[in-house]
Amino acid sequence: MKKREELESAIPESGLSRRKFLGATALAGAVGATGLGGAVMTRESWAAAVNEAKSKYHIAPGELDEYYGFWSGGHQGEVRVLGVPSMRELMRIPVFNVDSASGWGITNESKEILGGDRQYLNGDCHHPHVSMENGRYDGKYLFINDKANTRIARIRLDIMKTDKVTHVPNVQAIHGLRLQKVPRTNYVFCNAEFVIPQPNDGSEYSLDKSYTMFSAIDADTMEVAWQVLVDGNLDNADADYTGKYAASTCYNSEKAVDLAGTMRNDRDWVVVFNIERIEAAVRNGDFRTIGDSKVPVVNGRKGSELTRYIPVPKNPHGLNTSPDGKYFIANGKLSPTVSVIAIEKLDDIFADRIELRDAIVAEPELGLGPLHTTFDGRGNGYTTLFIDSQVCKWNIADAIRHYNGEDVNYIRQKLDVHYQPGHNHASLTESRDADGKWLVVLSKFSKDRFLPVGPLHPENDQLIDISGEEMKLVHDGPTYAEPHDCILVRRDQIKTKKIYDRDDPYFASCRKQAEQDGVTLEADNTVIRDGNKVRVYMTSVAPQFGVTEFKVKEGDEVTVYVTNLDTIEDVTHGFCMVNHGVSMEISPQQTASVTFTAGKPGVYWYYCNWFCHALHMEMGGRMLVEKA
Ligand code: RUQ
Ligand code: CUA
Ligand code: CA
Repeated sequence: MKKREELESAIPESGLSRRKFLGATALAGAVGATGLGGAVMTRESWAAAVNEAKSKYHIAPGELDEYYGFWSGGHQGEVRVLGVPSMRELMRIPVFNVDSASGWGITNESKEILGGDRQYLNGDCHHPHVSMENGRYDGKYLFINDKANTRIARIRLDIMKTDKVTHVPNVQAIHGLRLQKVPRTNYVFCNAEFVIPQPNDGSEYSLDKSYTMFSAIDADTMEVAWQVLVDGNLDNADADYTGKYAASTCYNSEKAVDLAGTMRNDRDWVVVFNIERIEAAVRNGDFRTIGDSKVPVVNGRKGSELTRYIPVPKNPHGLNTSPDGKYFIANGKLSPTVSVIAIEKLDDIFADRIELRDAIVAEPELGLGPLHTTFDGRGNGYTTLFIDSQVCKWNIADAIRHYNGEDVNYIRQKLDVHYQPGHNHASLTESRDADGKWLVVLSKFSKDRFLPVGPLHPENDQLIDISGEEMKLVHDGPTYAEPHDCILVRRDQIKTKKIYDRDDPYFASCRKQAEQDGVTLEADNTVIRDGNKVRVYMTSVAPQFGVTEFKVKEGDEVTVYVTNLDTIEDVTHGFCMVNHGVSMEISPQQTASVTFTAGKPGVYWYYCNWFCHALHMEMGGRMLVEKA
């Protein structure tokens, strides 16, 4: 990460100060702010252009957005759901964080899902991706990585709750994550960024003998299917539209720890994985296991038949597949270029019929600090330029012509963004349905764009209209740390439940325990004592709990099960036990449970903490704790 001053000085000074020019209005893009200077407009035409842009993204009260946007919450650990183009936050889905409102990390259901990693209270999620069927979003699941504690999580999109968390063994820091697109999402591919000794048990410390792996997780079971040991490190990944190949960038082929060391080589590489060959190696038993893990690890180091290492300019970052299925695009970061890899040439590369670099069909120069590329489905790429603080729109076919010696200009437009963009994402861009309507740019710095809120600034998610020839900036949205990436899905591609089904697996273990106790969750209000364990079963109907008083002994392990019998959409109850650190959500027809240790003798009130009724304040009860 560069120092702030370096970043600021990296912003080119134009005659017209950028701040003044853009400070005029957040809608400067509406009148053609290309970063090359605005067109001269009359007051009337300016106003008309502003209104036209506004009408496109303004979603009036009662109207619905066209797209769901899923934003990673970075080191805040959650996933956020936004409506696009309004850019309004609709929901937060806790994943690797603890959430006081929903009780994620507090309830038994969430702890069961978090499994052995429940002791971690933090996460660092970067890459949200939606499951696919034949290259189109099927709207079933969203997957996301946790770099901080080497996990991946799955979110059920019908209820928008995390339902599985897997700790990936043998590696550290899952960063790049992408899904198999074709024939369907059977695998979640994920890259561990840092090299570690194999096994990492204190018997070895040298970097030379450290390696990382590319992992495939079975998307249905969330078990790790196999891992591929590689040379260098792994950054970002993507998969193709045939199901045959996946590719990852490596910026640390040097396996260095110091900054200078990671930049020593002129070229690093894109490593391409041959999925069929890897599966065959696993089937044939051509693998080993490491330490306690049972996961088959195949050797994909240089020289292996399972991989190919295509050299690209040093320290590449993003890796993006074009929606026509033709190209993997590796973004240069330290190089002003992106490398366009023709996927149709990969068969030849694996058959050793052509040289590795022959798979590269263009290497257009776009500007300083290219990080990620996204697509409009009309043959154009949109690449973020971190150092230039711009998005560059360029034409892929023209870039290929230029690479072949033709005198064509492949750059269509450069648009200023504010400031230092990381990911960008166009609507439906990771699927065959890329529709080229909206582009979201996740700018890492907001500087002067919003009211100051102290030394820690929000980031700036910017919305750009890309439906026409020209990109137009139409919206600035401040966000808390730190959306790394987002994905836009058409609203008809996601079907959510309005209320829970009573047989939802999300609370199957509550039902199991109730059955063992001879309790009917939907009807009984009762207390079961089992040694020093106490199970309190209660229903809730706005605005009352089925149990308003129960007795336990100091030090008892108390589990409270609440079944919300309300059937009306939106009537969610809460359960909060005062002075016990206990709080949870119970949505209509849901059962939720929480376990805690009864405190010192005395009276403790519990209350409903989700506003459910005019008499919501009255919805409560008392736990009477007696001396043990
Ligand atoms: S990486 S800013 Cu975590 Cu997606 Cu590129
Ligand atoms: Cu029930 Cu508030
Ligand atoms: Ca390097």
